[in-house]
Amino acid sequence: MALMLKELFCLLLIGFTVAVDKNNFKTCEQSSFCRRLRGVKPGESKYQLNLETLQVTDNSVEAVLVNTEANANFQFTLTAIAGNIFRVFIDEVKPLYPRYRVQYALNGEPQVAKLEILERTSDLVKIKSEENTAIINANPLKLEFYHKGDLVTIVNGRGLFTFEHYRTKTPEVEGQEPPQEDPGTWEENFKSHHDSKPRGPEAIGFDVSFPDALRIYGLPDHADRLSLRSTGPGGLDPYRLYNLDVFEYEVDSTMAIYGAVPVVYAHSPKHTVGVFWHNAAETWVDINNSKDGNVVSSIVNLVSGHKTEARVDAHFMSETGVFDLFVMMGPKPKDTVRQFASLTGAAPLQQYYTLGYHQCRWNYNDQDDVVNVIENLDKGDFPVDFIWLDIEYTDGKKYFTWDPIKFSNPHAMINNLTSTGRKLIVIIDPHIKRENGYFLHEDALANDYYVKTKDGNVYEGWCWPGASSYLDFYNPYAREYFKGLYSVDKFKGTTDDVYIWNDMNEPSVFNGPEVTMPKDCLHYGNIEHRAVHNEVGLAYTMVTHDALLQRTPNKRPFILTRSHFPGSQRYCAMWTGDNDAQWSHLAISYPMCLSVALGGLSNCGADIGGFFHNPDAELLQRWYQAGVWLPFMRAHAHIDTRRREPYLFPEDVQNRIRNSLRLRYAHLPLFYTLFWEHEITGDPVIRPLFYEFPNDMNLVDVDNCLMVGSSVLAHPVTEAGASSVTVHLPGGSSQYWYDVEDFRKYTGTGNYNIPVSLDKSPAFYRGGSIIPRKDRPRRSAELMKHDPFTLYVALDKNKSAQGTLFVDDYQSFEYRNKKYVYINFNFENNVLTGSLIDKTDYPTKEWIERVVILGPPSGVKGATLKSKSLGEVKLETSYDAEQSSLVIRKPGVSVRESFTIKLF
Ligand code: NBV
Repeated sequence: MALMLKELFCLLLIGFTVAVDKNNFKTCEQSSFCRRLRGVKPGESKYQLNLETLQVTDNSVEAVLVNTEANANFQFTLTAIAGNIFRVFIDEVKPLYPRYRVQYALNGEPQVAKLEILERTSDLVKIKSEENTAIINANPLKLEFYHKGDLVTIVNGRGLFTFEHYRTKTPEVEGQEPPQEDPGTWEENFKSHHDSKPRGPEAIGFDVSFPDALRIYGLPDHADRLSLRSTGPGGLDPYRLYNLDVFEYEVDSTMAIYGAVPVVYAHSPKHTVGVFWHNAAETWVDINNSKDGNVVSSIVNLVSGHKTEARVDAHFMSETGVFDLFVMMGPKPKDTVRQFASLTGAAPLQQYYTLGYHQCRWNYNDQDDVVNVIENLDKGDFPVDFIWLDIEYTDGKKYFTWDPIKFSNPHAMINNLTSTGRKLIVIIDPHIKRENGYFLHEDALANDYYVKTKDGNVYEGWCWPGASSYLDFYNPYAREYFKGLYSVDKFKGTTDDVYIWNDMNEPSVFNGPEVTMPKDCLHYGNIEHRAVHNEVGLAYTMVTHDALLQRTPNKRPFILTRSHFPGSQRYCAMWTGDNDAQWSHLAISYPMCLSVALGGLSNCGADIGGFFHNPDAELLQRWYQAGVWLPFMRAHAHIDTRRREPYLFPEDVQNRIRNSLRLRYAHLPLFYTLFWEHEITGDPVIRPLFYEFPNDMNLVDVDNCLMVGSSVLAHPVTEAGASSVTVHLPGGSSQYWYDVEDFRKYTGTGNYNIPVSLDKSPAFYRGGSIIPRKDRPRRSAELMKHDPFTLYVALDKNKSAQGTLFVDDYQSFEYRNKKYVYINFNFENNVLTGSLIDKTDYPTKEWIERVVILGPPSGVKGATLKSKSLGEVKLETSYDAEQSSLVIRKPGVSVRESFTIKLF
């Protein structure tokens, strides 16, 4: 019976459906709390601050907030956070059932900043911190945030703030006295007062407005454009944040999918600000772009001196939790994204090799298949660093086991891979097969590690293995136990160089409501699933991360996650899930990854080729070309699709795929350097154009191209049969751009119609940048690690350029002990200088093989290199036929030392 049911599920999931079944997922109208909160009338706020209770410290102001209608009291706190951030926190004063507070998103407690009171009346308090002021209006509650005198953010300006308070709303708990004494810390309070009784409505809503904002971005994950569209009753459903396994998700949709990052950035050329809603419960966000953010009228207004009418309003609605809002004051996109990173952390530098190409499929049939795939890629000269095993490698979907027939000797298979410098990644999903004799299930039952139903029984759902239960990663004992499972003596067949894919961690439950876990399930400490839903995938990957560190302390872990939440970037890479082999899905991969990158997760990719269905050769090639510029580059396919490894295609297609992979591998030093800088600064590795050119209003809707760091602009072809694409090159007439392939020079004066053959995928180096590359074609990043560099010096109008390079052992944590080389390259007045930025010592063997100057000065006859170890050396130079580039041959200088190369 179990088997039949399982088969049925598979058929339903795989065979029959061709597009998302919207009936499986709620609309706002079908979600009772969304409906209630959408119904709150503007302008009738019943929340007042009692300023008589005001308490001021060095960093915060506190007062009692009163719901005047229900006569309920809340504690209001506004804290100044270092780096131009404010935090507004509101919770019930004496909660009957303490609310859950998100535990894992923040990268530690935010550092507070000094705050001073500028003015205090019976109606308001005006405070100042760093460059900002805030006015707290008491009646009704309204918070206004000013950057250098300009009003940039308003909270509860429309009066939609709501904190549902079950004591006054639910008859069944009426009459119960709230606890008299505060029993201690929030955690103690939470645990001692939580039981499984049903509680009444406890939703929280608020409005936030951004005067003068032209656009608003954020709220990943949605298969939608980068700039958020207007939603509202009668129109689009709100953007929904509820981590879900949505089968065959569709593009241009505000429906929830796998991840939830409740952060928005409101942008205009003058200011970029953001808010981060620190809440893990189901959340819906209505957006209203006034005048639909009409850029043209705003430009006219600005030029004509009229006040721009742009403004964006957002309405956040969450099912439960506390009110915890970070207001990030910018003032530029870069500052705001850094502020978010200062709160939730940045991704630690990943292993160099993980930036290479990943070959995946559901599934490689057996160990011979794996070895053959690599052999064939090698034969075809396709660089690759990782091969992946999906769920079929296991013995009956029991994770931490191997299929005894198909994968009878994983060690031999892995040794075969590692002998050619390749590595393996295996999937470990969170559903545990309920089978007698399966050690994991038996241990979990015996030790009470599973998530419970509301009645306290072990929760049972249905997933790949059939009947399954779910380990509770809020249980510290379960976490500790799970961590141990990854050690090589427990997870037999693996080595300390095998990495992990955590899929289905929303969690996906085939027979659960909306394909997930029921909200009334209980986690450790009687936390209702409802309160933590969007955080559980993060909690899971945190344990995997700890486990890999415990297994192999000096190798940087690699984990791929599907579900994600703020903070996930500290542990994993993510991908955009089960996309489809359609042009629209290729096109949406850029805005999706850009949005996720602004949400803190730079290490994003999309399944190359599209997961479902079979791409034709043109789509597949275009997908590889686009994938070159996304940080995580993996080809993946559904089990029912035709095999599509690159070597299976006709020669011309193979050539194009190979060229794409080589282009990617040439740029690994650039990606790697950017990831190092990301760890230090929080700057995203891929960026939308508006981020790099915040003053240009024409860029606010551009999301069909991206920038890698600040130096490469990639605009792939995302339409069938295209013979040209319109590429927007920004920056004005003094900004130069160089085609990455033929070095043709353009100015940043707007749209260009670039002809594209199937071989061409437009990408440009920005004048003023120096891009470090490794140009010797090889079969893996591992094999390239000692290769020399070629520096591409793309000159700006003043014939100067600048860039950086980071080099270390590419794998361990020794870079944290200063075992690295971080170099600044600078070209001006015909001299290229390399100088170490940090005083470090790392004995790298890497050196500079070539310098290619784009837009070079004319009349150059040669060059002289000077360095401590080489002394003074004459170098040969040569122009290409069109004089669009100048090559300096064999500088031969190590990247460990400072040098100069002077043209003459
Ligand atoms: O494990 C099978 C697949 C996997 O290949 C895919 O990448 C995941 O997103 N998994 C989902 C389960 C079901 C897919 C229909």
